[in-house]
Amino acid sequence: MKSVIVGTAGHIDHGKSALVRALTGIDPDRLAEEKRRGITIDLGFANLELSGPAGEPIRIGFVDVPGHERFVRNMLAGVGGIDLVLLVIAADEAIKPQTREHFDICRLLAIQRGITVLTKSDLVDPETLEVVRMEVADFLKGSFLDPATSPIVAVSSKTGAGLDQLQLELARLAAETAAKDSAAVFRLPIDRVFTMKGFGTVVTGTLISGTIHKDHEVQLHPGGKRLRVRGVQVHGTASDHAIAGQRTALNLAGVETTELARGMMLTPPQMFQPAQRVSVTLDLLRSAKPLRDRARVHFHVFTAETIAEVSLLGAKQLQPGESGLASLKLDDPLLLLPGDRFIVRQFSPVITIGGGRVLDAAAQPRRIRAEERLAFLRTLAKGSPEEALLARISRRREDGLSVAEAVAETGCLRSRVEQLAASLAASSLLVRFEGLLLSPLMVESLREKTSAEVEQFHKANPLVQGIGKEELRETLGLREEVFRGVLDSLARDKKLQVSGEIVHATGKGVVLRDEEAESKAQIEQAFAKAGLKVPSLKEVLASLPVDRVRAQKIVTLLLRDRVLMKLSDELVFHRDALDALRRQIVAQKATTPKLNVGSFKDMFGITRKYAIPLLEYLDRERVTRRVGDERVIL
Ligand SMILES: Nc1nc2c(ncn2[C@@H]2O[C@H](COP(=O)(O)OP(=O)(O)O)[C@@H](O)[C@H]2O)c(=O)[nH]1
Ligand SMILES: [Mg+2]
Repeated sequence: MKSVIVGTAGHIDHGKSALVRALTGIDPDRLAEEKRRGITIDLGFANLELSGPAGEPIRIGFVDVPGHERFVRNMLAGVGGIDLVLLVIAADEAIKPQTREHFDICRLLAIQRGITVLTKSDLVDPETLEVVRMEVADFLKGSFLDPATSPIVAVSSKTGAGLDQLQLELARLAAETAAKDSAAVFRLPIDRVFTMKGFGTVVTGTLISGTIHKDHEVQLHPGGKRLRVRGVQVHGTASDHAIAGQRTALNLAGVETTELARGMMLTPPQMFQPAQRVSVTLDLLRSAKPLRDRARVHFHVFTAETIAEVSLLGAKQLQPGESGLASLKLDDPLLLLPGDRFIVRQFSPVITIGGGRVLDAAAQPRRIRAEERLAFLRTLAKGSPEEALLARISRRREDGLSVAEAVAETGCLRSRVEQLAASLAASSLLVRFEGLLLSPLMVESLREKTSAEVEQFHKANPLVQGIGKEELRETLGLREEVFRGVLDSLARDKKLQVSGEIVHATGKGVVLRDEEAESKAQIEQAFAKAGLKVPSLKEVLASLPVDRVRAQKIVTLLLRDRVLMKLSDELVFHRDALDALRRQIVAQKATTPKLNVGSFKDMFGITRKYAIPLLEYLDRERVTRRVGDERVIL
């Protein structure tokens, strides 16, 4: 069944709670103090099933908010997740301060649709009602509640007049309201925490996106604690999952109520990090005073609130009615994602002065110039999802953006990111190296840098075949996937050649002359045949048909290619001999798990001069470990 969340808004005593009660039969004022004082202090909840125009059932979850100016912060905790608003205005009082403030808040949060309800119609005569209706219509003109497109309904919760019409309008609007995205990553802002006898810890909230399943693991932010969902209730009924748009209660295992509070957020585990610096677009109300750079404000988003210091980007002051880009430094870390709407209130006296939209909450990967940052944020503010993703990729420069990082930065599901990436790659707007996304321009410049580095190496080392892969990667300072990707692409285009661990320019590798090639084979054979009882390097070099310099060059090549391995100044072994040694040592672990220099010497018929470097080599390779005078085979 479709679920739509409807919030009330309006001045205190204008009949919001009475209206919810008249519609649902449920009293949203649940606290004893609320009943005693006859006012709403905290959020109240109720629900109702209606039939849409095509007879389809629709679940309406009501969030009733307090109207008193002292409790606007509680109002803000409730209004963050609503789809539709009932702007409640008492016919006998018309527009009052919190009518304006709540209405501003709804506009700033970009609530799309709603109904204006003139309550207490029984208290005024028809002429007065008409005057109020006109006054209200005037007030709403040009807004999302413009009377040309949104209904104004007069009702009396006392006599029941107008309630049927209100229900019809509500059902029609709810049917037209786009359902929240249940296929997205789930986020549940917590609005209540309590203990239930026989169940333990329970939290409730309006599920703003995604789906939560019973028995799944969730992560709490801030803090990062991982919890298991023991049970799910939707609008008061047990269920095995909750979907976006539903009033959701979760019974959580492994956590005390004292560790939980309104304002915290539940998400899938290991996906997101809360942030203390966020980039936003900020809209200042016309009624506000100019906002200066570095001002401190109260910051409200979903059910959370904290204090923020505003750094205006590219301006010293924001004028009333203006919008601008800003960076906020939050006193407490919050889990925020691009697109989240927030409200800011003046530090003191506390009144609503503006709001806006989160553009980016990811940690800055590095320092960037102010203009570059502004351009980046403008793209996020105005660009398409494709352009925004490309901007995020470019921001990571040569590191690229991994798909997991893109999920963490945007809150989009992995499948959505993959889909965007695939279509951008198809039009050559991005390059993908394994799980990393890079801009084609960056890849081109990395290709050039890499080629230049290899050329440079050849110039400096004319006698060496090429540069070692790892050395090249470290010189360039690249992430492994990026390096592999760049190298592969250069090799594919025949710009470079990769032979084993060595990278060299095409045609630039050391070319051996015939007698050199012969010498190379001769050296290799000499060492291969010798096994561990290798000849001295000097002897081998002396026996070759080439001069000393060239012989030395050949040995260097063999060492680079790791055909020969140097274990000490005089001792060089063939790779195969060392591999055989390792295998033999590992194989005897079951029968003789320990050895010492003596037994090692006997085993291979070698002298101490050979045994010590070989044993040290085995230690380095973690085949053995030295314990006192002995070696333990690992
Ligand atoms: N006569 C009349 N009184 C109403 C109506 N709706 C609410 N009231 C009264 O107005 C007072 C405030 O109502 P309440 O729902 O608590 O207002 P809220 O602060 O906006 O939630 C209460 O005493 C209600 O009984 C109505 O339609 N007609
Ligand atoms: Mg109330």
